Amino acid sequence: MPPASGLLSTVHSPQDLRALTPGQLDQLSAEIRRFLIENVSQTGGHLGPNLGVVELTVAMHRVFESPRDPFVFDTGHQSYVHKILTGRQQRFSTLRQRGGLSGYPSRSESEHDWVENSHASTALSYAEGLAKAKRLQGLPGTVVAFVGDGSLTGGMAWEALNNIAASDDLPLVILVNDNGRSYTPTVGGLAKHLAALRTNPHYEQVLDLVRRSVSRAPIVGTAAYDILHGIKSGLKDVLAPQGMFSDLGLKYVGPIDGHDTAAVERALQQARQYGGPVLVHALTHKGRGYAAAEMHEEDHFHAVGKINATTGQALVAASGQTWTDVFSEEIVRLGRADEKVVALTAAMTFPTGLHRFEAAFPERCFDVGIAEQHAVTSAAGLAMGGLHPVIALYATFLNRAFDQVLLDVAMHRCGVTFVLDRAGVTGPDGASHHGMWDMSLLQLVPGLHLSAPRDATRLREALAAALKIDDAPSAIRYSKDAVPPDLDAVECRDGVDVLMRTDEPRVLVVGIGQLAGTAVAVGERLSDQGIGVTVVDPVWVLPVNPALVAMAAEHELVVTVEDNGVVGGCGARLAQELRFAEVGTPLREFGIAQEFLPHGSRAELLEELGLTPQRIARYAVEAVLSREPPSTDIQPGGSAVRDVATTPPE
Ligand SMILES: Cc1ncc(C[n+]2csc(CCOP(=O)(O)OP(=O)(O)O)c2C)c(N)n1
Repeated sequence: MPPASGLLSTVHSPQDLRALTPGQLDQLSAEIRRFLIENVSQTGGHLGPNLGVVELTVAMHRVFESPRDPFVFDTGHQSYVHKILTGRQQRFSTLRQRGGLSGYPSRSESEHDWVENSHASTALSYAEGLAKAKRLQGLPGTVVAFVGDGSLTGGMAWEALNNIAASDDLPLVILVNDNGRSYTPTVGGLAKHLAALRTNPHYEQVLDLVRRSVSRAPIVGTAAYDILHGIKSGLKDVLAPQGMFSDLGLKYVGPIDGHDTAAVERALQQARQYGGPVLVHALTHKGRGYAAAEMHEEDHFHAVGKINATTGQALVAASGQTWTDVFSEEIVRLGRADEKVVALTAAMTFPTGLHRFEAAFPERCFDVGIAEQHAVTSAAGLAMGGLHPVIALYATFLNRAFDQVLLDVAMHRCGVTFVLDRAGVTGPDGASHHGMWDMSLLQLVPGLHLSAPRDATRLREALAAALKIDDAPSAIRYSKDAVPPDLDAVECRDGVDVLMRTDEPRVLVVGIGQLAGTAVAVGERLSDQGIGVTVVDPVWVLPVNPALVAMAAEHELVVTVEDNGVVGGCGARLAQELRFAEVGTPLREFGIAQEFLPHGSRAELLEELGLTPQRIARYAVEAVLSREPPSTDIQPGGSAVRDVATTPPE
């Protein structure tokens, strides 16, 4: 992979930035962009966002002293430049691969990384806490929260702003990276304010005036701020957004050109010296300096797989139909058949496949911003109002809205359908992106119907069935992997699909969703060893089908296989139902170990977790032959297998 060259190769830590002249800083920014394009085109990653934050990150590292001044990146997908400037250039070609650099900040990688949760809208809360901790203990330094305009649409960000505005002595600078976009253009009232500013004909004059005035301002505490504030107040009608922030009680500096390093530095210096919380508003362009990204309408290369660095074309052809594609087409068909069907997305129209529904029924598709909690309770309202909402989310982001699912939707018996994409092991995006909690959380929700379809036909059937459930929530979850070929049942027993059956069955293998194929492979191995087996797919995992419990009673051992955390998952739930029914058949659940899974390819991680036919079959053979639970070595961990992650990030 291409190493750094020129000036960039001389930057090993933020200190090395300090002596650079303005001309050298421009050169450095150009080199960083080239480095990003050359490397990320080979690993995949969040290319567009990082191309947009080069100058902002360089300026932050020149004005502040990380890690004494903690930097908290919201979501963290835009921290590549920060990584490059904090001693991780050499390892950058390992980005997002097992054992390599994380695609997000990582506390184990560097003392410069404080927060590694990649769920959006948390930075201001972390930063407020860090700043309070400094203030209480009399520690030096300023906390810098770096947040995009998209992440500012999340409720947590507003809860934090509300608190920050009330603490006028917090050593906290909020740097807003306003590129006008989440994946697609940012939505909502805030976005409208920001957009009004961008398109204001006076904007250039205003920028210039601010720039000139700031550079004349004395660099001393409140005096500097007062001058900025004076400018701001004088221009109140043209600078609409500051009205919003200052009405909240927050000091506001901006807008500044986020690609002008000197202007950003000046604004950050002023903010730092003010001594209390200040919001610095910088305007940037996602994909800056890379024509292919700048021209990419859909998301400005928010996230790419491997691409040709020159043309920006994807190198790896999409392998087979995705679950997202199947959903995307089917929901349009269902929407056409029933005009009560409406859809919601939390800033992820394309990634969840809702773009087709949006194109077909623009007035029935709602992008609510990165606001999963709002999406769910708003859906409850839509259901109460007589519609059938479908909320398309990544499985991991449902975590945010658990209370809303439980009480706002389920307790009110609202017919809301949750479609959870990227469920299970997702791969290179790491710990907070694995969709390993949804089926455990949903077990707790009274009355909820849950399906993990095993193939495209079953997904279509599940969707049609879910849309008919108008008195309870329903959820359908599927994987990031390609959709496996249709796997037809040999028999359906009271709603449980039997996928394979031999004579004198001793082991019942229950395969959930994407892992139904693994379950069949386990069955074949057992059969090859002369052990009778039944392999089933419950089709609907909730409510637990009594037919499944009855079948368990007819076998010597039950093995469940799921792409979800083992604690509280489908296997654990079935074991509990067996106990309640006084069925004594032992049950062994196979799933994701309840740990924070690292990043790597999905295949690598499944192998490490022991979620392979070979490992599961070995367990079952030993178990039935010995009638004693054997010792197993199927826990995750162990040595990493190197492979290049090709999947685009989320
Ligand atoms: C809770 C949550 N929902 C959805 C996402 C998926 N997601 C990742 S980045 C992103 C857009 C972020 O936009 P912004 O903060 O403006 O950053 P930009 O990429 O524009 O720099 C979204 C929706 C997420 N990380 N967390």
